[in-house]
Amino acid sequence: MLECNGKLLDLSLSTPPKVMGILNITPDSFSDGGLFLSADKALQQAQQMAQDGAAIIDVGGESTRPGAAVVSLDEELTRVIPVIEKIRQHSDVAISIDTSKPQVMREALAAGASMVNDVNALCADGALAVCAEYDLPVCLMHKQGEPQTMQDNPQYQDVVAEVSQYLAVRADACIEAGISKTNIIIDPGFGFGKSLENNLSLLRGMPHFCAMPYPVLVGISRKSMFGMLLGREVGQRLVASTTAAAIAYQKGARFFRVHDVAQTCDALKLCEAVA
Ligand code: 7PJ
Repeated sequence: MLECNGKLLDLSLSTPPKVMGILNITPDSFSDGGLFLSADKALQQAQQMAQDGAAIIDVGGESTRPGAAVVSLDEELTRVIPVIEKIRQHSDVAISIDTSKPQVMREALAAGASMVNDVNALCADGALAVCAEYDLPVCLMHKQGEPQTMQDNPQYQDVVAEVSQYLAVRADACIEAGISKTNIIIDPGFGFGKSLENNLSLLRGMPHFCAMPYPVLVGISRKSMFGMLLGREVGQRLVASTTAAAIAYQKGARFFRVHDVAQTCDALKLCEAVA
C-alpha cells in the first residue's frame, strides 16, 4: 500500500477509485494556464478539489503540452515551492509534484509533497537517486519524443506492447535504484507522442496495463484526442473526459489525474456502485 502525507493511498482493484486533482502553476498550460499563478489562488483551488473528492493534488510548474516552452530550474522552483508550502500550511491533503527535474523533486518533497509524478519516468540524471532517498510513491509515465515535437509523427508497431515494455523497464530501474516496488505507479501517457488511434488503443488496452504488477494512473482529462475525435475545444471536453475515466475504470484503472474532480468522482461513484 502506498502512503502519502500520513494517509494511505490504496490503489488496489478492490478499493474505491482515487482522483488526483491537477493544479498547474503555469502561464501556458493548455486548459488552465495562468489561472492559479498566485499561491492564494492555488491554495483555494487545491482546497476546492480536496473538498470535491481529490485524494491528492498534483502541483506542476512546467507545462508539458505539445510545443510548450522549456522552463528553467529557478523559474520552476519559484512557481511550485511557495504553492506547496502554502497548501501544506493550510490543508492536510496529499501533494504530488509533477516535474522531471531532480532538484525540483528534492525541494518539493522537503516542502511537503509526498509523491513524485514524472512524465519523463525518472530518466533525468539523479532523479532515481532522489526518489530512492525519500522512497515515496512515484508515477512513471511513458512518452515518445520530447514535448516540443512529440506530436509531429508518433510511430509504433504495437503501441500497447511498446508502452508496457517501456514501463516495465523503468519500473525495474526504480527497483534497482532502491525504490520499493510497492511505491511504483505506471501511466501509459495519453497524448505524449500518441496519435488519436494510439490513444484509443491505449484506452482499449487498459486491461493489459492493469495486469502489470503496479497500479495504473490514467491522465486523459481534456486532452487533444477529444479535440480530434469530437472537434471540441478544450473547455468542451468534460463529458468525453469523464466518460473516458469511466471506461478506464471498467477496464481496471483505479487512479485518475483530472481537472474536473467533482464530475469525475460522480462518474466513478456510479461505476463503483454497479461494479
Ligand atoms: C500527464 C501528466 C499524464 C501523468 C500531464 C496534461 C498534460 N502526468 N502530466 N500523466 N499529463 N502522470 O495535463 O494534459 O497523462 S501534463
